[in-house]
Amino acid sequence: AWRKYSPSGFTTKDQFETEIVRHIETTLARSLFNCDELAAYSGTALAFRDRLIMDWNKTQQRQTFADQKRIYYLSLEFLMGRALDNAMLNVGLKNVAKEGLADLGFRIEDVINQEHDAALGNGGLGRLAACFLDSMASLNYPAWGYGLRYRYGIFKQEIENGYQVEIPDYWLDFNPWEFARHDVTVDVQFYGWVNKYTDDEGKQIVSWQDGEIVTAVAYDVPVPGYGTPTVNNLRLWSSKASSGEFDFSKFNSGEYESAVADQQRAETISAVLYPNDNLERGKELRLKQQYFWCAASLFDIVRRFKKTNRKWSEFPDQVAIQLNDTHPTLAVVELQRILVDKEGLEWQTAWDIVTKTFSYTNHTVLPEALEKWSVPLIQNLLPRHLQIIYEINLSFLQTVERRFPKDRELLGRVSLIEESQPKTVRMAYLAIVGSHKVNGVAELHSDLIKTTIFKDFVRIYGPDKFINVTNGITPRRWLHQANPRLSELIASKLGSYEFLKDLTLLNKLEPFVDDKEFKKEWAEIKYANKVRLAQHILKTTGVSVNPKALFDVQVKRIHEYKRQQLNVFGVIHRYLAIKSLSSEERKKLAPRVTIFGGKAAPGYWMAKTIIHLINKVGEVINNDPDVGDLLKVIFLEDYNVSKAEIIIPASDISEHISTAGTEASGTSNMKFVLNGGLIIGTLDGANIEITREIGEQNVFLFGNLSEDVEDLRHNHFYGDYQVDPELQKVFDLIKSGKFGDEGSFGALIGAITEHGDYYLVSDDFNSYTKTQDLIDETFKNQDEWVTKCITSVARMGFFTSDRCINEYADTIWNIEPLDVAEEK
Ligand code: DL6
Repeated sequence: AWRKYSPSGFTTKDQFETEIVRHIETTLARSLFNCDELAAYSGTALAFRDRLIMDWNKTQQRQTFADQKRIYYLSLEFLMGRALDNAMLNVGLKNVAKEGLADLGFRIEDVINQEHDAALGNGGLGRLAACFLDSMASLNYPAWGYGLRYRYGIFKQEIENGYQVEIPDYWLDFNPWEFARHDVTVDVQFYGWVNKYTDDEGKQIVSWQDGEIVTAVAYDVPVPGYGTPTVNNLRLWSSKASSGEFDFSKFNSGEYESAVADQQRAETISAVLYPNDNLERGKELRLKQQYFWCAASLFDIVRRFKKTNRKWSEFPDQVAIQLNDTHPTLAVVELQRILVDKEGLEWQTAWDIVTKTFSYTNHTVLPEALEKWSVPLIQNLLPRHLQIIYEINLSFLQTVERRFPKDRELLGRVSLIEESQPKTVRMAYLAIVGSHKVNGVAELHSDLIKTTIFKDFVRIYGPDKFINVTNGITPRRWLHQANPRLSELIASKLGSYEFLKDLTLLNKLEPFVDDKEFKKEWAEIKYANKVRLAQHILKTTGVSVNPKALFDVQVKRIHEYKRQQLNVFGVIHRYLAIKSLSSEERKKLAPRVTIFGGKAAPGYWMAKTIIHLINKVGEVINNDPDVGDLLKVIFLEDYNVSKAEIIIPASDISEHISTAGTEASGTSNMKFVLNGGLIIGTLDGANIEITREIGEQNVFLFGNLSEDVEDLRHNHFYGDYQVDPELQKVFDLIKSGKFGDEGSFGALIGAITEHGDYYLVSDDFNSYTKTQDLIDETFKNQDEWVTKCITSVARMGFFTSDRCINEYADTIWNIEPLDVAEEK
């Protein structure tokens, strides 16, 4: 009924126009006569936001009344991208907005492009969290996300003379998608000391005293589900000084700088996202961020639970908390502290509640990414938490000792404290001990964690605690939004858009693989997407590429384990091959555009060198008239979610070529295949399951297997190691100075020729280039190529994040969706 009275419950074009005009003229105080695209975006966003707010309030009320168990997803990263397009599609009113905006003289695409990406994440881990929010809302789960409201998200990347330059990303100048909740605040304590004493009644009291207080202020972001009234909440915390103001007495006595210093120090906590992907640096500010966010979120969750007046023993029946990687592990310790120190529960009673509440997802086996915090650092910042960690460790090790009395070494290996200099807390171990389930993110990865980094824990807890939930992606953003024409074509064949809610319905596409008209339309859509990308490339790099060429894409964070260096060495190899061919032979070649995109962590020098090499190689090849359209090399600046939405639908082949056993899952592999692109990949992460689902004949696999990696590495040092001769020719060309100052690339080559080739670039080079040749041959037969693409899309149903969230809900969280039937 509220829709009848609410001006924002618009459903028609005219109502939408009334809303947008109202917002432009009143909320934004702009005249319609000088309304530019930014004002049109702002008005549209506000109109849609109003719609979401009503459903959001209803959802929160519904969840409170239903009083069911909720899932709280704790993630230090949420890589949301843009919100407007997503909101329009999820509420099913994009066409209404399109027509309304056209009446006002705007193209909807231009309006959408005004929005700044919400880039509060580094890569796969943060984007996975965003896909999960979309699925949890679309499936009507009572779910909350908790994160940090960074003032600066991941940096903006510019390329200058081939080098990456980082520019701060201030994204909050106009953000209609958040609501400051100045009434929802939590005081978070740091530093200080612990006072233990016995009170008059003989009770042991532990009190964490003094120190510094920083206030967390809640900012709420609505998360709309697709085709449902559910709008869930993402709560992001912002830090400010506890008084909220600077010290006037200091100011008056002339101490201007120190008067504002406290305020600035407090605000620094949520100022900036750490830009490292798969790498931990152990900085105090990062630890402060983690605790600040965990403490505020836990306080909020406990406050909500306490309103229900239930017994503490029922906490795990009402609350599930998922730790997205180890970043939120302090939440385990914080809940134990609240229950024991504040609520007066017995240690073991509290610990049972804690372990039933938490579960932990591991996202990497790379040793450099596994968090370890220095004991002295924790001691100083969180003295009470360190005591609790030691107590948890003591009781855990006692249990282990009882079960494995003769195995002294085991105790040292699994201790939460590493006896290093200084001592460190092994956060992954703490997360395991504090959780009832631990999951990896693809089958191979989940097997690997059980047999390598967490092997001892499988012995201790038994295998049932360790499970696999293969990652997924939301088809709403990654098909319907990014590739609307393909989505429409699929819907026309399947009879509805139901596949966006049940992706397995895609399998009904398979019979159309012989339908000539359908294949033609399919190919036309891919071509149109490539034309769009070619325009973007021309506009941003000045290089003109032929949309008929094979578009070969590798977009992801730049990392040695992801092996962009293998790709660029392959490009040089191709260049050498082209140069050696006669003009007749060249006519038989399939022209290719190799496209790279991705950010390097600012302190990761080797990754920056790879970016530099790609750009230098591009400069030479793109300007070599002898090569012409046969090969172009593009580095797209500032890869982010909204660029991914243009790039992914335009790819013919994409590269997922990590050293086997290093990429936990990968999710862009799923996005590319779902958009009708094929992949070249190693038997790593989710590539393996993608291959199983879509068929080996539809994937270009190459390279060594994960079980052989260790022996190969060993052999590099102790065997007869020779660099692949074709790769050596590539190195010779680089060293000749062809791509500029050869000295710049010495370390990149040296890592392979002299320092053990840890990522097996040389071992996999031959197999890689041969597979690239096979791709060229296959692409020449367009009919066969399109058949592979359609068949693959038809078999991608498994990789929706809806399946993934249902698995988490059933096997880990034990939560049910909310019934919204009468609301529809
Ligand atoms: O699970 C999401 C994503 C995987 O798809 C990638 O394979 C994996 O590299 C990434 N892991 C991280 C770990 N970083 N930390 N901490 O980003 O997770």
